[in-house]
Amino acid sequence: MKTKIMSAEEAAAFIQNGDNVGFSGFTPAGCPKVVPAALARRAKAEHEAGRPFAIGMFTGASTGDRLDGELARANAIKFRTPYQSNKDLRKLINTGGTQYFDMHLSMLAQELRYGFLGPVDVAIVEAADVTEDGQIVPTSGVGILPTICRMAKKIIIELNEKHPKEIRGIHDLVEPLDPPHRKELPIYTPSDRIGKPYIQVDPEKIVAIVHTSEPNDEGDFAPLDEVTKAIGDNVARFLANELKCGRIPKEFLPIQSGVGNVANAVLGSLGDNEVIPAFDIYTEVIQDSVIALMKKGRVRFASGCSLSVSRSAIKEVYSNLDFFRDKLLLRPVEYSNSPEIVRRLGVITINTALEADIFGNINSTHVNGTRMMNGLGGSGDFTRNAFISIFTTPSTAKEGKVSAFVPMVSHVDHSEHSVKVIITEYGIADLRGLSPRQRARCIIDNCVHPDYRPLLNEYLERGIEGQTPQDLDNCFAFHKAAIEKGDMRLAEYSKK
Ligand code: 0RQ
Repeated sequence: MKTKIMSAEEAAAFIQNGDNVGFSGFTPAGCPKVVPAALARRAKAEHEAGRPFAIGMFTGASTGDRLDGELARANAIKFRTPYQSNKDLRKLINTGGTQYFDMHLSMLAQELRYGFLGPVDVAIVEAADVTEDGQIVPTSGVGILPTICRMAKKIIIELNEKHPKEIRGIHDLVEPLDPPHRKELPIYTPSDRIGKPYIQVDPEKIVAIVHTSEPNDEGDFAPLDEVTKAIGDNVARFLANELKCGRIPKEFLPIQSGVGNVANAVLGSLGDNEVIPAFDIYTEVIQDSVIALMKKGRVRFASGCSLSVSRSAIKEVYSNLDFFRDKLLLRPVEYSNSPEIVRRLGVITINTALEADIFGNINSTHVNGTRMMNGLGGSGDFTRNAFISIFTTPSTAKEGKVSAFVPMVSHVDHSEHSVKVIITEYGIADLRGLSPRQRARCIIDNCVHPDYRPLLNEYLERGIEGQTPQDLDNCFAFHKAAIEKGDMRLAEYSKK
């Protein structure tokens, strides 16, 4: 392997214009950093010389700024899938500079194997260790790593010393057989291990090893504000009551929680709740709050696809590997987000809505139905298969000018059939067993900001007949008001 050590620039030269490139990692955790940045510099130089240079990109989920950000700013992304959350990439997507398709995260690896998305020419992989016989130990995020390593013609390794070799053993790496030979994915509790602690590749395919010691592009969490804290407390209150009523088994069920401040706050509140016993996590992204709850004995075990934690938290995990090793496990996304496993384990899922309609449909991705925000990520994998699916959102955005609740969502990611509970800082709308009219009443009374309740009541009372009283002339009145007047509170309905 020593003969393959080279600079990021030299490694980036293995990638050709038009190649499809697969990247390790999930969120900034586990993503390569220095080779993508070198690739972006190369793309800029090619463009300046009047030559085209752009790649197709497969990732686990969002990545760090040195990957998505640098390549987007270099205008070097021909197509990109799945989830992203980088502001420069978002701009490129919404101005047509790249073709983005938003996929359920659990499905990307298998669709690559099925041949639906073309070849994987090169895999760029962040590793904590690589051996002479081709064993790769990933770092703090896995994503689609086993599949891209097997499919890629060439593998470039970023060997990152920020991640100690001793993390070998924290991963559970495996790929399923494909139909018609697929068998069950035999995970019966979150801590079950079914794979290897490394990925075995043909060492001949490794064309470059680049040494680095760059930390993840991870920001720290914002301090909890009142709204975020209230949402977290409402989720904990709801689940504690379910437990008391016997609808959640007394030993509790594994929790999945999305990314961001609300998700972090929700877990914090669950950990503080006295009724809820110590619990397990079966999720995609393990955040800071999980590490804090493990130390307090409130989280027993966490299975995820990435350790997407702040720099201080990752330092803590790596300095106390003896404590954390038997409490943490990182899997490929097609296992962490597997519909089969989520349904078997009875995972309680908590994801975020950008907007919801009063009938319980959720838009997690498109602002005003057109502009892509991030993508649906794993929210669909979990929601559709949950024991109880919960969506959280602040009741308003943009200083109250945007209501999170509208008559009809401008884009549907999760339909009324999969969405069971919606929670805001105002309260809990438990939609189980309710008809669309009952759901609307429940959402308006419990979740909507008081400024918007009269407008949504007026909408509901417009005398439209049928199972779902949508008024097709006025269902987008809120969005029209946002676009034309900058404030949904100024929405007007046409006369009947
Ligand atoms: O923008 O900061 O510029 O004001 O959206 O909103 O409230 O800070 O919350 O960071 O959690 O993002 C749904 C986008 C929420 C995210 C979404 C504006 C708002 C703000 C961010 P500003 P917040 P978050 C995990 C599983 C995908 C689904 C999911 C997401 C910015 O959580 O991408 O959970 N989820 N997947 O002002 C216009 C609205 C708005 C709005 C909020 N209705 N219209 N702007 N904003 N609502 C992902 C993985 O699988 C990895």
